[in-house]
Amino acid sequence: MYTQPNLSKALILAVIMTVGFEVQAQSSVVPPASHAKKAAKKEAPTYVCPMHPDVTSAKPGRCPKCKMDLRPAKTESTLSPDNRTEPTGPKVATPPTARNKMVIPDVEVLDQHGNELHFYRDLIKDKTVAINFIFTNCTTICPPLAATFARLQKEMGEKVGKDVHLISISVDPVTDTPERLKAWGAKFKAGPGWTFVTGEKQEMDKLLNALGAAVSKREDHTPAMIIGNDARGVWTRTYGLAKITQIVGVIQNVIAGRVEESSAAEEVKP
Ligand SMILES: [Cu+2]
Repeated sequence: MYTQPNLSKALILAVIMTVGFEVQAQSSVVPPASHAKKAAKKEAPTYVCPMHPDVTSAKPGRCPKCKMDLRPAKTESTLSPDNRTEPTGPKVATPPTARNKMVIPDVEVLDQHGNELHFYRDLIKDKTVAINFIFTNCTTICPPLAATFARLQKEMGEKVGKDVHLISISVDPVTDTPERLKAWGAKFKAGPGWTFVTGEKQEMDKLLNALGAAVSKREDHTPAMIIGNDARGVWTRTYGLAKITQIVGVIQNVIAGRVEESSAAEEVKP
């Protein structure tokens, strides 16, 4: 019978389209409940890599590309006891070409020196930034993420803090005090132009939600790097552990106000 392969093809297509739809939805804030309900009705649970939306599986497991644990593609909201942490998983997969204006909340945060800052006003407005997500107790991807920023800092030299600002946001703000972040950053020789951000959990949740990086468990955080140019309204995501030359390329494009489809797409699909 011809229906069998066609059916599975159609299913895969449906999954891809739904993931794509989710991504679109990010910029236009869809009520989470109805959103999740609609998706759950449409297909059986599928596991998807938070970093590589093209990697899907019917069973839990690990992404062969980045070793992240696959997450249920559609059921995060039902798994999460707290609705505020809902937008996780596939949300990370905002297309690199997205030019949607990111709406970044101006929440009150602390930097690693204990300075009180407003996230948008003081760290994002009119700047080009590269953002990653870390927590100091992490023993898996955070050290290499920080090492990547350290290499960026070295590679881009005095441009860091001028043309581009590095921002590491804690996904474990309760543990990560400014002092802890400072000490952790020192291990990676974090210099000027590299800001570590923590704050009140509630404020940080707002921030992580807005950046599509909220997770119910800190261990689930993503190795994504968000690169954006607020003045030009250009935002993109790339793999936070990609080759330095690639990341520098993306940053230079974003500084120039462009996101090249081809180069940026390679980051997400190695
Ligand atoms: Cu980590």
